[in-house]
Amino acid sequence: MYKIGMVSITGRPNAGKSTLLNAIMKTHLAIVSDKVGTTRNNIIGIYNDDDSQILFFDTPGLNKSFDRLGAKMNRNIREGISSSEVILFLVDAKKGFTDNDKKIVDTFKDLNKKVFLIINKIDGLPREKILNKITEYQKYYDFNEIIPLSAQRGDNVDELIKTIKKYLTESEEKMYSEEDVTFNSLEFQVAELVREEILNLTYQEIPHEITCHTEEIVKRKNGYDIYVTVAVSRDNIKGIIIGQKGQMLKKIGSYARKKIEELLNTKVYLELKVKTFKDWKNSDIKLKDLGF
Ligand SMILES: Nc1nc2c(ncn2[C@@H]2O[C@H](COP(=O)(O)OP(=O)(O)OP(=O)(O)O)[C@@H](O)[C@H]2O)c(=O)[nH]1
Ligand SMILES: [Mg+2]
Repeated sequence: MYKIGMVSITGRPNAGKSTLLNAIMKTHLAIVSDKVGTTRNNIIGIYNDDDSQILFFDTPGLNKSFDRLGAKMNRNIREGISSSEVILFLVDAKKGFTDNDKKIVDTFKDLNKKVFLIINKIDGLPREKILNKITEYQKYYDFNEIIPLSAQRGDNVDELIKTIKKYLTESEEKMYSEEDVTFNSLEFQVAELVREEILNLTYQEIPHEITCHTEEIVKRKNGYDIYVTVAVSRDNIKGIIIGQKGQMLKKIGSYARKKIEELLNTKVYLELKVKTFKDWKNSDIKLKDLGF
């Protein structure tokens, strides 16, 4: 018999949700950055071990923004949460419990789901501080479980999986092939790896002004040719992404190519084109799809 089920990872932006998904999956599936609002779509990880199969949804950080991108992101979060049996509510151990957190916790009250409080980023934090944090949150909600961990170091992640299994139903069969790691398309994953490099190499305000889209993946005898468009909101952002004599774009391209080669386990030729949303061909359809 196998324990099977769906689990969503939610919480405020930057809490470390994607880092946790990667720690659980032991692979670089979701992009991570120190910028707020890194994840825009639900990232699905299909976790397998000898006695379980668990679908994890990494969701965009819950935000208050009501622009189109924010609304689309919040919709993705609701979808991720509604289909799962267990909700992991991730908080940053180094941050205080805010009104925003209260609002998120309030939404759990009517859901009738198992909710775990995951206190992340406990690395380097004294035990006493972690215990205080737990008391602070417990006052507000009767969590089914409270688990402190460090997603970055992978500390206590095994314990988390063990605990989740207690809440899942039994099945004689697994639902999905053990070879599948995610349902996110290869095109999406490639575009995300390019976006990750942009997030890591540029300033705070740039990330929200761009989106990446894989135009084509061509299989060759010994590798792949991949064409990705980096669409930007304004001309001056385009200048920043391209950089002096194209240096920035070259750097983004070469870092992203290495990661894509790791993902595909083969040689990759990567071509990046930077365009403003206006110039991007068929931009109407694509921007709508992306929630802009
Ligand atoms: N010290 C420490 N840093 C962490 C830990 N987990 C994540 N981080 C860092 O926190 C930052 C945000 O991590 P992400 O995984 O992108 O956070 P997220 O919750 O997915 O963020 P959004 O997608 O924007 O909602 C990154 O700089 C991570 O390296 C942890 O356990 N300890
Ligand atoms: Mg994320």
